[in-house]
Amino acid sequence: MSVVQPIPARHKNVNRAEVCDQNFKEFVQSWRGRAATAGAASAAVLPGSRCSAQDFLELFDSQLISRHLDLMARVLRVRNKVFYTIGSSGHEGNAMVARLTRHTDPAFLHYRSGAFMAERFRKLPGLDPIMDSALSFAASAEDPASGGRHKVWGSKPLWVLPQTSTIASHLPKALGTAVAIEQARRIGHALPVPDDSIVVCSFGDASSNHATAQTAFNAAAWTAYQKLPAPVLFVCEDNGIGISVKTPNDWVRANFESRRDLDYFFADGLDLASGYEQVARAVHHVRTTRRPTFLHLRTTRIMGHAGTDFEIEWRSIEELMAVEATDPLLRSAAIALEAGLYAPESLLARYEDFRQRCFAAAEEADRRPRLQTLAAVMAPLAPFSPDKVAAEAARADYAPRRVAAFGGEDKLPEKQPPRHLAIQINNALHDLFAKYPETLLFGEDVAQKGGVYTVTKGLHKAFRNARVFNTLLDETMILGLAQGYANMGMLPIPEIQYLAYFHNACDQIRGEAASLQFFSNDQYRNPMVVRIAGLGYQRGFGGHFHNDNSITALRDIPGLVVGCPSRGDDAAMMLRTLAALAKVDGRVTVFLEPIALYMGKDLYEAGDGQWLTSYPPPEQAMPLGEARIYEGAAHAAQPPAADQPSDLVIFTYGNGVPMSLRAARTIEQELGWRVRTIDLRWLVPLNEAFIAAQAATARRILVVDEGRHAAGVGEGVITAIVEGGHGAIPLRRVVGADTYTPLAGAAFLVLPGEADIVAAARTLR
Ligand SMILES: Cc1ncc(C[n+]2csc(CCOP(=O)(O)OP(=O)(O)O)c2C)c(N)n1
Ligand SMILES: [Mg+2]
Repeated sequence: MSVVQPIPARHKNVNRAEVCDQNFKEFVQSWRGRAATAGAASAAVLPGSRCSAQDFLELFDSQLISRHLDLMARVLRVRNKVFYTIGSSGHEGNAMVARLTRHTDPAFLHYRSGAFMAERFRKLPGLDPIMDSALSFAASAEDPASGGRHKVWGSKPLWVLPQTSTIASHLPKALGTAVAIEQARRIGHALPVPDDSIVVCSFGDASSNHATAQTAFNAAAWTAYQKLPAPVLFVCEDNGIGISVKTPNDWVRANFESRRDLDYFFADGLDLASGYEQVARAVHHVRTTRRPTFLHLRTTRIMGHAGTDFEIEWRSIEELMAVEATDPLLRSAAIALEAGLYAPESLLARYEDFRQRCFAAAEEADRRPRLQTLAAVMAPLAPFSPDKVAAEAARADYAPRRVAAFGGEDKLPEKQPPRHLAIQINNALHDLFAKYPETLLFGEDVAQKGGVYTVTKGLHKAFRNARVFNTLLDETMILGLAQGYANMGMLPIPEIQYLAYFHNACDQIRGEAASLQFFSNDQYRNPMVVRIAGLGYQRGFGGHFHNDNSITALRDIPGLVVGCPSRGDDAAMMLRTLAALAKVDGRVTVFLEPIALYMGKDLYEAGDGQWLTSYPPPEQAMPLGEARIYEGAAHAAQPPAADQPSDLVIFTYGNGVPMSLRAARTIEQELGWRVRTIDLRWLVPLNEAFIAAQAATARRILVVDEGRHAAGVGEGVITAIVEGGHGAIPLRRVVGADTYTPLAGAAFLVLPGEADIVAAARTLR
């Protein structure tokens, strides 16, 4: 007959942090095993393991630091001194992964990485894990990781790139970084970390199911399957639960143990005695074989998902107590006491000492300044050094390399007759490859085929596989790779084949790449130029997904730069500036290519060749935010007549530019107006001051926006006009409809056309 033990009142305590704290103290106090004698600890504390007494003691210290940071956060959160309570309790075994890797192995970490960090902090002298963490918990402006922008696990000297809280979103870039480490050698690029580095990437069991995680596992295996190296250690910290949803029993093992080309290892993260050797084996495997490796690390979760998670409200007390009994700190205490490394009193003293240090650090952090101004908050978001960018964009000191790239002095593109957009983009890409030996271009079909529209033709032949290559068909991974290459100091130019297919991978730019400078206080940068072919009006290839005109998803990404050229010379000069923005200020930039203009040669009449342009020599670039102004319907640009009012000013971009110029000619003829057409060229950020200044000299305004009615670029233009004080000027918008684009001729019903522009002008008479 089983006897049901009554649950002691203390264990019913709602505050599980207090319970866990008390459990540890009671466990140690009531220890009745062998007492410590000085020097009793043998070198090998853990028989059969390489974990020496020193290894163990330091790991245990890291575990205790992590635990006391958690306990401190629970207490001081309610006093508004710290602002984050997602903890690491139960996951402290991840300290082993830190100990067995190097501080130069780039790490992308799960949010339960307190012990990993405490351990990695040992690898460099002069760093203080407790104070640095406390500053981050306190959102202090002196937080060395993020400057007070978020509680992140991050460190510049320790190669821990801070992560946002979107689960699994860091896996693609972790794999990308691993691939980049190996690829650097092939292009002769000097890495910022040792050549035999590996990448550490940790996440939870529930997160392992996420599409973004699966995409990285698949791409890792796809890489290894082709015998290409990808030294990434995926560490799945399996605590059996995600907030309140239990992971099916043994699911992680079942799902990953025999995946082809993703090598599986298990380690017990609850027990340093057995876990150390197991982790060591996995780390050794990835370091020596350079194969993607999945380390299934057993953990548990105590004290709930976060301080706001009152588990006792949705789980039985018996279950909670059973989980708390697996606390890895109890196991570490047992090992320490058994091995004679501590006497109970000395262990308790050490435990209390860490508590005191964590609280003292947090109190001190609370006295340090926090972010006080909007300018301070935003400072690292979008650094911009216009003079340096302009100088870099126009730097042309690589003449021999460009002569080689183009196949001879007489083949230089500026010496050729005027050409169309696709050719000039192609030329500009060749130029960038010559200018920056660390440039890589990749995406779907970009290599031998030269892209769906031949825009990248010849690059693969000229620069070979190591720099121009096809990826697997996965936009999330294309952008993850880009971040990886950028992390390793290269200049990635990923291609997204169609704008519609950016949207399914948008988070890699929105949540990840564009946020890195912000959340690392500009200590980490992942510069890139993302080429996206898009917009409507294609006659050759119809339907919505080849004619997606939604720029909305790009417009509100903080810090992003988006340029959209309408003609070949602008494209070349814009690309130089985008690359310079990436190189100088670390910016994430997008080059939005209007597909329907790729091959366009004529402006007014068939055969007039007025949309062909000469290739600008390499010392010409286009400042960020500078528009092109067309006075009158004529093709040639003229300097702006700033103080001379125009009867009509048309603000537009992309396909809207040649359309508006044609419409302007009709309007001039029909209404006798003087028309100024403005190609904005830079869509994000919009140059609001310039727009307002142009509006100031307009009698009437049209905004021709081929994007959608809702949230399109035109909304930003009108806002700039109105906020600039020019809302009284008669204004119309000619804009796409809020619909998907249909196939064939019906597409032109939803997109604004030349006749619509003329008709809108007539209404302003
Ligand atoms: C993409 C995304 N969806 C949902 C969330 C909200 N969320 C935060 S943590 C979490 C559970 C994660 O569980 P697991 O991966 O097992 O990690 P654990 O917290 O257990 O360590 C969820 C759903 C999120 N952060 N990101
Ligand atoms: Mg979990």
